[in-house]
Amino acid sequence: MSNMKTSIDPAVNYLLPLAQKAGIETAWDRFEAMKPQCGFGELGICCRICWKGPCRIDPFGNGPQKGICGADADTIVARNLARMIAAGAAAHAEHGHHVALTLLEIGEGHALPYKIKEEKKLRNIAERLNLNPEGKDIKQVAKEVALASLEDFSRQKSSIPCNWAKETLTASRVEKLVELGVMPHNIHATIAEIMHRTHVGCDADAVNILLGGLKGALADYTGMYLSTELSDVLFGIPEPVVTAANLGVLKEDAVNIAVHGHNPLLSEIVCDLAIKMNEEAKKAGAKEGINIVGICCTGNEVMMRRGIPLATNYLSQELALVTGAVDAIVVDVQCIMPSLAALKECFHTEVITTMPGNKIPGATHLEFSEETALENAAKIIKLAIDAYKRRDRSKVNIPDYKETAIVGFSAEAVLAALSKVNPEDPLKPLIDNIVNGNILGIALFAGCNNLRVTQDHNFTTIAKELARNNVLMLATGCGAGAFAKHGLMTQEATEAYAGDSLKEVLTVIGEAAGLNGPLPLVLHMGSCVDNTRAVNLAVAVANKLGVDLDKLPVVASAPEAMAEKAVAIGTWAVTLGLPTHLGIVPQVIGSPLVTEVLTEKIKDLVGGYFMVETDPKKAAVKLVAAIKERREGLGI
Ligand code: XCC
Repeated sequence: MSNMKTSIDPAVNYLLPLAQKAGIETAWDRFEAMKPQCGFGELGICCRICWKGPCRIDPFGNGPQKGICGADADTIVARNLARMIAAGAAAHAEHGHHVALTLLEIGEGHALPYKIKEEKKLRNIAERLNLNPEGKDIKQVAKEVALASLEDFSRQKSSIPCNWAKETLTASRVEKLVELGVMPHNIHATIAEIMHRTHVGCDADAVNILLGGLKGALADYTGMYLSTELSDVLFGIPEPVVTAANLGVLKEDAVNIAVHGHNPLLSEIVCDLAIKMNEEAKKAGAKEGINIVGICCTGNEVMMRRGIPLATNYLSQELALVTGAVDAIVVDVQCIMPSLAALKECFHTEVITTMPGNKIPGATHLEFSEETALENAAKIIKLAIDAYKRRDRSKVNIPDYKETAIVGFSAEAVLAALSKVNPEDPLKPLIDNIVNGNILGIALFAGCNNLRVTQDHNFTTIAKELARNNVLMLATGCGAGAFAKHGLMTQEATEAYAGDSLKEVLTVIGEAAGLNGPLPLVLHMGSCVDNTRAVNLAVAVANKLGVDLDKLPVVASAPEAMAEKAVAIGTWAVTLGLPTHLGIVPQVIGSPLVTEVLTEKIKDLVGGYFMVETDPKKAAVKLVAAIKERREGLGI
């Protein structure tokens, strides 16, 4: 099982054979057992939306070309895709909704263990949302911002766009999206609308369904944007910090607690309390006290804001437990493999679920609420300390692999670094270097790991190629995890892989920002929801240049996309105007019409389009070509 085809991560390749020897099943085993995977599902032509079915279209043209109700491949594929987008949007919507509700409670003066960490940012947001914060008490501002955000979940007038979509995009983009009828007025209603129009006997027009999908993707964007910004208000704006990534961050002599999932509301408190309860862990024999590490996007959240090391990304989450050194894994929402609870049988690890809608059979459930967050966190840490006492030393195998990672590049942090070069006009050095070609363009890497490809391989291969071509790179989610684990978020990586002109620019900015060397090769922008940080920068550049987003030499890539959230993110990236690469063949190719719309026709509508390329080297060539096409369009 363990070879370079599973992963390029040395920690994974160290632990997988050990898991296999011990008879422990991982996602890689289950992937093998699942083969051959369903061809109908892969093409997107299996319809399961009513109980007359399931129906499936014969892709070779010999068997049925219509489902029992008469829906053809185009309708079925479009409906399946739109439902994936709706699910992705729902995930981010719930995240944002939760954070906005918490801000409202704080604004209303409820006693919660959170406070407004970034007053200035909150006031800026209030201004952006046209709430006239001047002279108002900060709690009042918090309340008004929370209510304006919650309005994006409750507005009934469909002619009024969501605040967080309208106020964060270029005016011309907003106009275009309104004109196309894809601008959401209400995040929840847009998700419900997709579920309705894809119900049996509703929308059968594939193109119309896809437009509904674009609207759903923009609802996703809206939920993500407010989620990131309000999280910054509560927990702090990330700033560059040096930390480490990969399973070597676990410590033999510490109580290791992994925080996993997406929502920082609990993990932030766990981190706070771990400092206070450190002595308790030491008393239990853990010489190094408590060691918090992150997995997936909760990991990215605490890594960006606190420098907490990242243990691993999505695909290798089970292997964190296979080290035998994780005493508790605390999970909140999204991207948590249910298999973690089964692994608990082989090790002493406490697997703790915390959210009412995210339970796993076999796990310990400690229900989280904002009011009891402190008590919850204390109980979790106590469980971890108790588990540490039960840890079987003979089963501990911490791989000796970790890489330094400089993370924390929020839009504010990037602007702060640029302002050291030009205090009056921080964007100028970036724009000048794009115009003169020192920076060929910008690529945003997003998305997950997927067993269909060698873990992390697509990310690192494409990044090295783009670096050589002087492309400035940003990353989020498990893509950022991949870059961190493989040492590409370091100054050394810039020295080793960046083309000459990119290296020069990164060095000038890095030196000016006091990093004593260049900026890292790939800038870590945060978790999945934080993709909007990149939009924030792109919109600022577009506004300054007086062009829309679809004119910028900016591309996106999800080389190992997997989750419904990634489908939603990719779709809004396209809708905002970006050429967007997928390294995994999307489950739509059973409909030539849908495939053509997404990869070609959509370009005429919104400027962005999907590029599918599974070979990472060829993908890099295509991304560079897309950037050059944009440069030509701008005449630079
Ligand atoms: Fe999940 Fe965000 Fe994907 Fe990773 S990248 S597998 S969605 S954790 Ni966002």
